[in-house]
Amino acid sequence: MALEVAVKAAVGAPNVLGDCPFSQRVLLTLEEKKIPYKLHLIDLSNKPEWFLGVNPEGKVPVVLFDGKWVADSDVIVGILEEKYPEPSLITPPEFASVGSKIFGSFVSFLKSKDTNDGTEQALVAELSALDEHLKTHGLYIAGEKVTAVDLSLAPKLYHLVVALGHFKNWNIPESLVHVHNYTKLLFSRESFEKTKPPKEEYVIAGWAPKVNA
Ligand SMILES: N[C@@H](CCC(=O)N[C@@H](CS)C(=O)NCC(=O)O)C(=O)O
Repeated sequence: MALEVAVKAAVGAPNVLGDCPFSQRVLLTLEEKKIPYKLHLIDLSNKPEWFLGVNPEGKVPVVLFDGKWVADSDVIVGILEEKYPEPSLITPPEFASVGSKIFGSFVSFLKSKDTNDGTEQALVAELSALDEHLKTHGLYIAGEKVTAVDLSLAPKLYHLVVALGHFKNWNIPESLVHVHNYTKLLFSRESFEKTKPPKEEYVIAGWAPKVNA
């Protein structure tokens, strides 16, 4: 039986898959494990009653496990690994936090209006650390095979590339060759193609209110 999964709908297009990186992480895990699922697209600007009823916090993603809707991508991915152990996507603990500060650094830089506040340098430092890691451990963070940490990072890197390209005309420095190869590898996986927002403009529309705040 297909698992029921509620994820973000696109901003301005409630019938289209949206741009939530936490939702995409869950969908990537389902795709990589070949678990059948049924999607519910949630318009976050007009949340349906049933969704708020099962999940009063109102956040996506949520997944129905054994009759109970479960929130939070960390928790959901953990349950999926337990219930569907093959193929294993377990990241060895020593690699689990690689790249974990990139998303926060990206958001700070994206929202920054002061070019000298160090947010760009902080992001470059985090990306450089990832580059160093990949240089010695690649292709993926834990080696030859994709694992959970890559599936968490992939949508965040996609947001980084699209949003910083659009709002700041900024690209990941060319010198970070391993990061470039890594993003190409991730973004071209079949699972990623299938679960990413169908147009970049949905990612841009998702960030616009935060950038212009
Ligand atoms: N820690 C949560 C974060 C989920 C989250 O922040 N989701 C956002 C969308 S990407 C959300 O639902 N926000 C509620 C809203 O915008 O009303 C997870 O990993 O699942």
